[in-house]
Amino acid sequence: MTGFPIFAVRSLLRSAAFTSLTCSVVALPGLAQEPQKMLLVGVDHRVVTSLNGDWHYLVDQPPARGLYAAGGKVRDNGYAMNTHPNISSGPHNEEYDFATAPTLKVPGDWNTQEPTLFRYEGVVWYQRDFDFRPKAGTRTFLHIGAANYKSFVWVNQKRICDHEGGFTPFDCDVTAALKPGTNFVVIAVDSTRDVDGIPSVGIDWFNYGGLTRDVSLVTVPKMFVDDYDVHLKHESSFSAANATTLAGYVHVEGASAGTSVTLRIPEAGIDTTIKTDAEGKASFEVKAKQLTLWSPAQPKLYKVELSTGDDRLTDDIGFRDIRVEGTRILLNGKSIFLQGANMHAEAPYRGGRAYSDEDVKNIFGFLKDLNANFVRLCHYPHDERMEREADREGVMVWSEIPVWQRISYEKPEVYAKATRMVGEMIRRDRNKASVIMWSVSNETPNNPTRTEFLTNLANEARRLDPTRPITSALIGPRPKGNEMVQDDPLMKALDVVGQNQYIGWYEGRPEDADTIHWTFPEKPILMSEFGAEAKYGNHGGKSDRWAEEQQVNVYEHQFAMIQRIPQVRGLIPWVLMDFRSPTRNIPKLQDGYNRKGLISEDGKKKLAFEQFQKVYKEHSVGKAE
Ligand code: GCB
Repeated sequence: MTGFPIFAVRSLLRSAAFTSLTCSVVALPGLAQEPQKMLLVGVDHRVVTSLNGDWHYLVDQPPARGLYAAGGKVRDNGYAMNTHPNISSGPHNEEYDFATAPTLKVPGDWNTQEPTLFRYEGVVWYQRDFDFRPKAGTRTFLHIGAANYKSFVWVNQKRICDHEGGFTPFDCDVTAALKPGTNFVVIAVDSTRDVDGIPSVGIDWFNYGGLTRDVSLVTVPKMFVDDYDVHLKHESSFSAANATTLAGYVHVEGASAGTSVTLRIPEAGIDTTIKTDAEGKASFEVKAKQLTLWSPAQPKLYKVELSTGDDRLTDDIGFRDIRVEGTRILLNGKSIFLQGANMHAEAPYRGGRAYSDEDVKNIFGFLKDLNANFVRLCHYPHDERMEREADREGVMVWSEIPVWQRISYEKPEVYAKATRMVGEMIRRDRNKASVIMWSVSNETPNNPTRTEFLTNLANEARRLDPTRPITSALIGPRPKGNEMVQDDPLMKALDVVGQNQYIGWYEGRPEDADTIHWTFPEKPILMSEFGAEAKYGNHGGKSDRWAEEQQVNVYEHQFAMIQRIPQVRGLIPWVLMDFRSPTRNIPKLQDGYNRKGLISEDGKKKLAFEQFQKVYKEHSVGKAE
């Protein structure tokens, strides 16, 4: 065995690469406005006015003087004004014009739409006009599915909101800024990596920038449902016979205490009225007549109707129980073994950030073909369509925030950011039965500052959602001979432990796995990352690096090792599909892609895909208990 500790060696390599690649990385000023408080749950089930389509754009090259004035203050009086300069006569002091600027498609990253922006990390300004007819007694929100990484939003020259974080939605209240007729919105999106960002500057994926997910206008009555949670009551123990109580809450924005909310789930025989408290929250516990619990074998979803005053919303929600007992993971009381894959939000075939129904269909096509029942959505929340499809298809999901390796664990403001991201992730997806665990981090350095940070974060996630296990993907430990003793203190805060290890690729030889003995605590362990690179179509012997046969060989030895660890409850190979990563610079083999995929970026299956397909079909590696 060589090259340990894994984390230290690999991340040092990475940070060295990033220091040289990203000399323009600067710590960006903090956001001027209060963190965004509104996040409308179930927007994809509301009737909205889509603002997807062509948006004009201007590139504000670093140091982005169009957006940041001296001292880093955000400029409200520049491009955000969207004035139309008189170019041919008169005083000439404004040198931009959205109206005649080229366009980018929204949703979509800018990198894969415009060749000159392929490697661009910085500020791009987006603008579009839209028609609007205000309706009395309503409020209107601009919903942004995700924008990477920081966003600053103006409507009709008025600064409306800011948001930090590239992978969760936010809703800006534009009611007061709108007028009848033509309106315009300007959004500056800054994808510059920030040492105090989450993730921080070093990442092993492509930093796609832009308005990467759907943008829409959502008009709701003055009093409306902004958040809800409808789940099978999480009792102290599960019994199928008693699994008929649904619990949760509906939050009504603008409601006074005692406002009625109707909850109907016709198929479960539920039709009940609940009342809001002084905070607008109506908590409930209600008996269903009988329930078909959600599972991969039967991914049953119920139509759930919520209404209050003039607002009405229907969602499709599955009910199930997920918990950990000893070293087992129980779904509806039965031990399960997770046969999964890791996946970045990278669009198969076309490349770029995934955002569409077609991307989701392709990804789930691969998962189904693999006989997978589980997917780890790395390393950040993906498009909500993924969880929707997982709900419908019966695929269980690990959802994660982008705390990846090294971030500024010592800074309270970074902790505040992480808690916001956890909150936004949970808020958006807590009603998705497919999501069976929340992950607070990936491969973080084992030191007291990080352990305190992540322990608190795990507890915060648990406080927000006590119904799901909390996990994290760990790295290390140091081997002692053939002994690997995982004793990371963060595990105390986790219900399920994810273990990443690359024996046979980054560390040692594949055969080393045959004799390695792991010591884990008595908790469920998921092999959350393991694998090797192989270029599709590259054939050779089983020891030939980059050959498909070698990738298969690494997995064979890994399987032998994993079979000897009694607590392992899931396989999550790294990674389902090759994905872009600018740190992967070996010509002809990598060409800017991490090649550990079981499938190439254009959908071609490597031998290792067939290997997993067979293992998963025959359930030949790993046990549910
Ligand atoms: C890891 C990281 C993942 C990388 C992968 C690799 O451990 O969690 O983000 O892409 O290794 O291929 O090095």
